[in-house]
Amino acid sequence: MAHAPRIAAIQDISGIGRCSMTVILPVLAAMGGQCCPLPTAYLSAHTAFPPSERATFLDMTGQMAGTAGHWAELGVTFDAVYSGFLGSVGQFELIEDFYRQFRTKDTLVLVDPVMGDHGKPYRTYTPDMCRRMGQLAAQADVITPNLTEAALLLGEAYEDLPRDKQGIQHSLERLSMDGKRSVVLTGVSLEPGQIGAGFFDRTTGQTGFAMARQEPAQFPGTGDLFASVVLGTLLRGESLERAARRGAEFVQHCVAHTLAQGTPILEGVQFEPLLCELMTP
Ligand code: PXL
Repeated sequence: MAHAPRIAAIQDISGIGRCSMTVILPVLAAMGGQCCPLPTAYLSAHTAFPPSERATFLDMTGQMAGTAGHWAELGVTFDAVYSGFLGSVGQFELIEDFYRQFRTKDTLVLVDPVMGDHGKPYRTYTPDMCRRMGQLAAQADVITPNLTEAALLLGEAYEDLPRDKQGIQHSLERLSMDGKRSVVLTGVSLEPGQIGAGFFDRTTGQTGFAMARQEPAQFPGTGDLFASVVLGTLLRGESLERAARRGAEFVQHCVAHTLAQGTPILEGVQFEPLLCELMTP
């Protein structure tokens, strides 16, 4: 019996704004994966829509253990466990329980340590949640922080994080926890007009960079788009370097396409017409 790679997607569902689950499901489906959603929260819209306190927020912690229990009874197995935006502090322990129930030596655990952007934590992320995210990320095979999240994981001030090539390589090595986990660090820019990711591949011990043209705008949800392309590429058996390149390239295409359409930034990138790019390896 052959099945498509199956991914447990532990993410929020935001009704408006193209982020987390509403990005991850279509991207991974286009790349040949089957996503099983384990929602952490339902929000009317992502937290970047002002005023953010108008967004409804339904914490779904109460559903998570029962869902995992039913999945275990059904005998379901997962090729990957992919977590991102979490709803509240109790969910960290539930995810660690999920690893104990479902993780095998072949399971790829990707933790996107979603905590903040532009130097600031998201409104719903408390310092305790950020500390617990560090502990969860310590169990991952791959992490995909942005610079804000890297600073939080390293316990450094965002402003003090190095932005030059050597400094970023050093941060990547530190984030790898002595080569224990692979790292793809997003939002890296080494020269004007270029943006992308720095990566550390634990299988080769190498660091490198995957850059694309920098477009003149930043959209919410592109971190989720990037991480899901990375995961989809890894599940096809390709290298971390290739995964980072595909992620950077796809995000750049989606941003350029959306800018050409002129739709509001807060609605996120129009990735839907470009999904066909992901269907072939
Ligand atoms: O893209 C990260 C993300 C996920 N989920 C929610 C968010 C954000 C970023 O703002 O608000 C609800």
